[in-house]
Amino acid sequence: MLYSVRMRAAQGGPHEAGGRHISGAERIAGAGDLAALATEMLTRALAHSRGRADFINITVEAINAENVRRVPLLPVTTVAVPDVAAGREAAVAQLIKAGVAPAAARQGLAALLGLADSMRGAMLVCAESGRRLDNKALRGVRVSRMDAADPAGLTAFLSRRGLNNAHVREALVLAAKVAAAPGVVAELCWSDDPEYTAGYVASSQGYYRFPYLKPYGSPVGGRVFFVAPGCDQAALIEYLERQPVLVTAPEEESE
Ligand code: WAQ
Ligand code: MG
Ligand code: MG
Ligand code: MG
Repeated sequence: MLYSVRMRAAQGGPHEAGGRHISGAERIAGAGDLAALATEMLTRALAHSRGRADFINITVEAINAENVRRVPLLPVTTVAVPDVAAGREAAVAQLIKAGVAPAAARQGLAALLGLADSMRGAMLVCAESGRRLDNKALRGVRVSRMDAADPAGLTAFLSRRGLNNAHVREALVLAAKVAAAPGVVAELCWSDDPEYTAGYVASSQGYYRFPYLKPYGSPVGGRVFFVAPGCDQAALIEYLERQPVLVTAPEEESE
């Protein structure tokens, strides 16, 4: 039996009562791993660099193993930019290469820069017009029910590239699910953890990391999913929130 395990933590009460988002996590695990996973999530929420949570919700739900989809990990490229300004320029260029209209790419970036504090999920933005499409305000769309198909294999894959940290690991899994979504053209993301300045642009072409997309110390991060005009938004949100996905890493020669 497989279970979806999700955590969300906030400060000043629950998110839905106006609490400030501190941390979230989503995993898929077998019964034998649930206790350790819940402990790990609690520890993360209580010791987060965004502040101490006073509301923590952990949800465990069985998922139907027959309904699980497998999607491939995206190829990873690190683009060595010297600073935040160069990182944002390069990210916009990458969004355009992935098929986002130039003005829409800039509007998506501006939408992230205009946030006063972090959202819990992602904005849906039209890849053609740059208009925000979802009406979910600060909640946004939270992608859930995804994990690595082979956690140890993903660790080995990341270690060989010097990238084995939780931010990269979770972002690669999320980006693989999102890039495989019906109607998603590309994603732009940077972390809301004040000490983590890196972000990425992902699409079916790959995952492009930029070491600087925001200044050190900023607690404002977020995600934009650029979607094709005419995309079925209800079907997209259903897939992002509910479709169980396991992300498979390519098999590699051992070194
Ligand atoms: N679904 C939708 N949006 C999410 C989710 C999710 N499951 N998790 C986080 N977000 C949004 C939300 O607005 C957060 O405020 C924001 O993204 C940042 O989340 O290659 O760590 O978990 O070095 O802080 C990217 C670079 C790290 C990794 C991203 O995001 C690398 C990161 P965080
Ligand atoms: Mg988080
Ligand atoms: Mg995260
Ligand atoms: Mg964070």
